Amino acid sequence: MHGVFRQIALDREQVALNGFAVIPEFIEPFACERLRDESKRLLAGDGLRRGGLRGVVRNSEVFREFVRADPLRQLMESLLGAGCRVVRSILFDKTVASNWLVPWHQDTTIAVRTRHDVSDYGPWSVKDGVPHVRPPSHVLERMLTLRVHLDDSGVANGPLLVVPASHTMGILAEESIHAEACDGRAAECSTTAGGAVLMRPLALHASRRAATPGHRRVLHLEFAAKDALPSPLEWAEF
Ligand SMILES: O=C(O)CCC(=O)C(=O)O
Repeated sequence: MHGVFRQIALDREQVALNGFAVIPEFIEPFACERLRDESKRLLAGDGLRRGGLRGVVRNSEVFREFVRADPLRQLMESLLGAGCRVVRSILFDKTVASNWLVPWHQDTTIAVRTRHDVSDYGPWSVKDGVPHVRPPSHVLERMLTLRVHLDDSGVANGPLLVVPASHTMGILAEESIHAEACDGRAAECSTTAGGAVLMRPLALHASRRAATPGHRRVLHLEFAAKDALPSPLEWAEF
């Protein structure tokens, strides 16, 4: 995929201070179309009804080629250090058939290959057959999510909402997350197709149902710093 990335205008200070940043026009229109076509192929059938698919980088040569591209690697390494990599990938869509919402939360679990009982890691769960665990916050603080938008995402189709600066509070107890307070401080991450959003996993985020559902495809890529995970734990998708 040559010439995929546009001039990457990332406000690093925003990421550090607010825990997220919108990168408008992240990739070229032809690249967006290619990723969108691949998403259509992968989401056909069951994936469309479920509103998302896990492990898509592992299952798609097109996505693999995209995440291996030098400009993307350089961007993520400038934020997470050399040797960082994609450790979980999900393809989301919000459609008429699957018009979902997500309440306010932080992303506090990681997907690993095999369960090993390591102190400070837990509770454990299984999603789509893959073991998931809540790691200590220092692991999540060495991670960043890049969401590449393959359709326009704005007020009408349930965009990502983030509470600025909420990533600095560590892992919050569920009962301390108050929806009304979050709603009052929410920033809306609207972007056109081909734009991207970078977000710290511990930033409080949510999304509402689409008022006018169509498609809202997002390639969600979680990156982790090299050696963020102690042995014998291994990332599920690496
Ligand atoms: O795509 C969205 O609207 C929300 C996704 C989300 O909450 C998550 O990835 O944890």
